Amino acid sequence: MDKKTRDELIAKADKLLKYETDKVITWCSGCGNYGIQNALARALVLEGKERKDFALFFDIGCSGNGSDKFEANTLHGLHGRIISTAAGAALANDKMKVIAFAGDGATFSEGVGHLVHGVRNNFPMVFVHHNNENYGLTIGQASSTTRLGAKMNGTPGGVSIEPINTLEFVLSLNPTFVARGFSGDVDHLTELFRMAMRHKGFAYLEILQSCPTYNRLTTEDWYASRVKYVEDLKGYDRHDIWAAKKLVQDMDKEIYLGLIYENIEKKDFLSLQTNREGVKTSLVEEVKHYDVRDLI
Ligand SMILES: Cc1ncc(C[n+]2csc(CCOP(=O)(O)OP(=O)(O)O)c2C)c(N)n1
Repeated sequence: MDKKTRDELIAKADKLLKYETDKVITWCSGCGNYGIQNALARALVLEGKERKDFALFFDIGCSGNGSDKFEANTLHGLHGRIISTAAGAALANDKMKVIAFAGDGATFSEGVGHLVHGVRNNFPMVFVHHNNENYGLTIGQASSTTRLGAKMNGTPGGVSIEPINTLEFVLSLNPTFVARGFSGDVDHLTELFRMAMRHKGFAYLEILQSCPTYNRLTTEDWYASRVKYVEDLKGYDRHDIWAAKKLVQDMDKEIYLGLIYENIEKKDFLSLQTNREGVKTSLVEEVKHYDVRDLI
């Protein structure tokens, strides 16, 4: 992309972001959430999405506080429950791209059951896992993705329980789209957002995110010196689930980013509803309109 086109893109994307409002910004300086929202805004612009074309669903947490910084249809839900809320919206209105966001606490503790069934049902939505490896908003407790030995508020002597290998977990559920990005590489993350938006089923996009205030182990530099790109792996077949499972084993030395696994054969939940087979219209077009003004 030449500089002029890139500047135009950034200017358009910036219009979606509303940092200059009276809403207090609760993100710390250097928080990975800024990079993530910039990438999201750019991806939406590049995919030609207008405000009516998408809805954003935010869980509780620092990540969730992105809901009041985006010029769009947004909903801020309950902790750990955003996948079910967003899935309902995605099934009710297939004309809208539904994107949901949650932290590692919400995704792999409070809401892990919703994640399992979101993947298993292959709901037509994008799910973004902000993995800052701690409970950020409640000031830095260890989560189920915090690494062994990390000294956190609440476990100052160091975490003694092994973290969940998140991608291995998701790959065990027979998913249709698994990708991983890094908040410090906005250009690459923008492309991952675009791919996830084009996917028809449940797109799981994990983002390695620095948390400069509470996670002093996995800093921006820690990630930057370890991340590698699947695009650079000669002969890597992203349709091979065993290759994907092998690739995600290493969580410490060579951490791969990119579209790690994709299955385009498996149908999404909505397409599988047999009662709708042969129906030419969509659910949105079949909604009956009632004039309720006289009742109010
Ligand atoms: C059911 C429930 N349990 C706990 C809380 C308290 N709580 C609010 S924010 C938060 C931490 C969120 O951490 P995470 O999901 O990792 O997101 P982050 O803040 O790191 O983005 C917790 C535990 C809550 N609001 N609801």
